[in-house]
Amino acid sequence: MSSTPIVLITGASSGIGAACATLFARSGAKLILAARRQDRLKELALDLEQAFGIQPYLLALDVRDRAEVSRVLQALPPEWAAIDILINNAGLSRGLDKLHTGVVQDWEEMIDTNLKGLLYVTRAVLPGMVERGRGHVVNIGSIAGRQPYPGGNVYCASKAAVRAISEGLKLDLLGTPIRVTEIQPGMVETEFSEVRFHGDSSRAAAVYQGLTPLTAMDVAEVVLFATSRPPHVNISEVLLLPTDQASTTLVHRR
Ligand code: NDP
Ligand code: 8X3
Repeated sequence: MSSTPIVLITGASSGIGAACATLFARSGAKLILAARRQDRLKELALDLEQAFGIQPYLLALDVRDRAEVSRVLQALPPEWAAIDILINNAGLSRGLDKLHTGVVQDWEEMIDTNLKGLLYVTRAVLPGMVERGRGHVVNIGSIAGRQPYPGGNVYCASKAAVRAISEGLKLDLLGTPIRVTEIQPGMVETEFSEVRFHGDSSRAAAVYQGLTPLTAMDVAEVVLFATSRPPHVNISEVLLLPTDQASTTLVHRR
């Protein structure tokens, strides 16, 4: 890894992605921040500039748009093109319906974002890493990828796919110095539940009621730790849970 790594974070406009941006900025990295909401990215960039004196490169990117992902990442200026760390974080859940009453549009959005979007971005970035002989891919999976829960069906499947892709990548990259890490958080209080419940904030708040969830920073700290190990060490996967959570369905509420 170069002394000033170039880090691409997808879904940097909120939650875990924005927290990663803050921690990597503090560590002195060069940041490429991608998301759809440019107003949010610009706000974050201003904060990072004021706090750490860095100027991130901002990308308007919908990871579901295959042609756009390829075009935008190929068009990076040369001084930004040699990405050292890719944080595949963009993702979302939609709904908590039983499969037989599920909304097909919600399924497609989750599969297109969490699975296909991650693949498109990885396909665009990874060849350069292999060519340069350095790089680290961090995939934000979920406990949901290990253990489905009622109503989680398609979201859980999309995260199980992230798990399989992370494992598959490790097999494919064996013999190269490229590392792959999958972080599987449990409950993290971000905009995740608001998005899941299509903006119903009281339903979203109820998810975290009576327990202490993880913060986005808790996850970002693990991402930073995993990517700052010596080259011979790969933190392959991390299941990161709140102390109040034992499984996808078993949580302790006061
Ligand atoms: P947030 O809703 O706070 O952040 C999600 C981010 O993903 C936003 O920046 C959003 O940006 C971006 N995003 C969504 N769709 C797209 C898209 N099509 N193209 C580009 N960016 C997109 O939630 P979290 O921070 O919690 O979620 C981050 C990741 O963590 C997700 O993959 C989620 O599945 C995973 N996760 C979350 C957990 C939790 O409990 N919160 C637990 C386990 C995993 P924008 O809308 O501006 O495009
Ligand atoms: C998010 C965690 O269990 O709320 O991936 O779906 S969960």
